[in-house]
Amino acid sequence: MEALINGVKVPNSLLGSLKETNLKNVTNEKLRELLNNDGYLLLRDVIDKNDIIKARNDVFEKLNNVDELTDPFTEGIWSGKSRRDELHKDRGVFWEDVSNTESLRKVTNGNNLQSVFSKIFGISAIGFDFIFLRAVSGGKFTHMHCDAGFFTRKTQKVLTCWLVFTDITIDKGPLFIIEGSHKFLDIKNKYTGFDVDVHKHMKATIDTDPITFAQERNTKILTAQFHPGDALIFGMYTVHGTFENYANDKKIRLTCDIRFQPNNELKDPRYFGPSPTGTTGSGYGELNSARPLNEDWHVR
Ligand SMILES: O=C(O)CCC(=O)C(=O)O
Repeated sequence: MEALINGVKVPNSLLGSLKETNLKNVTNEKLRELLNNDGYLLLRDVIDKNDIIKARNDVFEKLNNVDELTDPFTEGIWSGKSRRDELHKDRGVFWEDVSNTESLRKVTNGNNLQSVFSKIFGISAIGFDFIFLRAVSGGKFTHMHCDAGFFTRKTQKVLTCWLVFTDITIDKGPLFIIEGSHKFLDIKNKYTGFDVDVHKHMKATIDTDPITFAQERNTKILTAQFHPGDALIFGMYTVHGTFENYANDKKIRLTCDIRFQPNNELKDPRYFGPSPTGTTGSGYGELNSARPLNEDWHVR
């Protein structure tokens, strides 16, 4: 199977494997050292299988209710159709409801992940209330970027957790990380102080395509095969994106990115509280995921 981005095959010579870290075998100091050295941590089976499958099925059921999946919906097969707009007046309200699915929140904002991040930070951690659940259908991918412009308005001490709910082989558009990119000084300088909601003349997306970007820097595009319950954790200056989901079986990729920070750091009110407004202030409706599965995504 090939890795595709925007219809272009990524040469195998540029691909590398993300290193796994076993939480059981490492001290908290070692976790921090690995994160500093590599820019990411790949943790397997962080969430109990039953919990992740329950959350996945509950989300799939809501997508099935708007005819976006075929039966049996637990397979997560994209129907190519949607009645989301017909059945729900407001896309944001619909997606907020999906994002607040109880079993999903148990996983994303429950004790388990919170304790992993408390270990990493070495101090009590908290997950952002505003979460980025992504149901990704055929042809879609996330452009390469780093997360600083979204989440560092109040503190730099923020980490992203990309949590996996479905089996993600290379044809289903897994996340990739540009090896060593958290140490690229030009990236750090360019994106420090950048705020996507303030500096509207600038985009978070890095325009150079990932293949050229990796070739020019003589580095690799790292990825892995992911399974439900896996978590990929990375910092605000780690350059990443996703491959395209072109799977022949039409199974969607379901993942959720959740941000964590030490609880004693200043909190960005856009992302915390009972009804957070999100990056631009327009709530869950601003997310690509609020669009029906058969509609194209915007680029930020
Ligand atoms: O899952 C995706 O499509 C993108 C995830 C991402 O960019 C992130 O977690 O920061």
